[in-house]
Amino acid sequence: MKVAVVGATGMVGEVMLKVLAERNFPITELLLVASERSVGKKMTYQNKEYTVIGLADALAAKPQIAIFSAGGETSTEWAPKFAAVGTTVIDNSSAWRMDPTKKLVVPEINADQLTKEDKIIANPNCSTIQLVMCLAPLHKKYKMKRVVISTYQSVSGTGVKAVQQLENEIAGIQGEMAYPYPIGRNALPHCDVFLENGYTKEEMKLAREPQKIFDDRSFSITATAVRIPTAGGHSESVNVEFENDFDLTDVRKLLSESSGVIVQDNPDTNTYPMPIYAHDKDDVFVGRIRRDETQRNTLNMWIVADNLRKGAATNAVQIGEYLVAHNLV
Ligand code: A2P
Ligand code: 11C
Repeated sequence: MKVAVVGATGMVGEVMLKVLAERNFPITELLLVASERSVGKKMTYQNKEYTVIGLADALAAKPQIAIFSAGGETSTEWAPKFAAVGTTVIDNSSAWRMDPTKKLVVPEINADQLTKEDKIIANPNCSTIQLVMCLAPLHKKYKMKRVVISTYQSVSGTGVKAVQQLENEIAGIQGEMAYPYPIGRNALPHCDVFLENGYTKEEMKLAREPQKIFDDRSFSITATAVRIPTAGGHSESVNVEFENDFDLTDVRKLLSESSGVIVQDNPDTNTYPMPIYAHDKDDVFVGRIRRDETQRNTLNMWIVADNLRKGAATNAVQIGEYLVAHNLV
């Protein structure tokens, strides 16, 4: 496969290259693409040196697959141009996710909807991916009615500037601020921009994307997204009300048997998922599984994943793997 990684010099791009190499993605030619600022820069992939190129040169090379992680504006402008020359774009930005003509894919859940005609495929938001990975097997059996979620999101979700802000604060250095307030020793109930309805864009992604992924609008999700001073890994406190009553042992079994989900749940041994231990892992971790004693058919759980891995790079690469395995590119 001739593969382009657009945004190769960025935080997700770096993990993307790591994941492609680890999973031995069948690459015959690799194009590393970034902004004009980085053109000519040297990068290494599997011990081979590559020179970063611009979008126009990458487009002229007509790759079979282009994985975009260079922000919404770049995707909005360039993904259709790549699609027009026959490239299948896997887009990690929010640009195409809610476009009814584009599929929003988590391979374990809905990759079977993909066809050769899908030339722009959207990768969901990081906090959505880890949520739906755990909701999917439970929804199938017990049918969700309503989900209430609060997130505890790491600074890596915002990008390099935010990671730098946290590091500067820890080192006591005055520097550029990615957030309107200090993030060290703080919690900001503010991820992405505020919308007219008083929610943030991140909260609305959590409310809307799962309905599209499950192709089901019969359940509702309400979210509060919070930024906390963790370097990597998003955590989520999730309360799910089902139509039908469930059995806790069965819930644990369904989650344990789900591909890509690992149950870490034993109060006797203080076993529960934590972001530092999810770092660099492709799996989604779930624990603190318990019945909500205040309401019928309702479950509480705690979900953690590396937001740059399953939340971004790994999911995108898995979509690519599915396309290759099913001859869709
Ligand atoms: P560059 O490094 O040249 O700025 P991050 O999310 O970590 O900020 O990374 C964003 C990625 O998207 C980087 O690789 C960045 O390249 C790339 N990028 C940003 N703007 C553009 C653009 N207009 N065209 C191509 N790549 C872009
Ligand atoms: C965050 N979820 O942690 C964001 C990062 O829509 O792809 C990814 C933004 C997106 O703030």
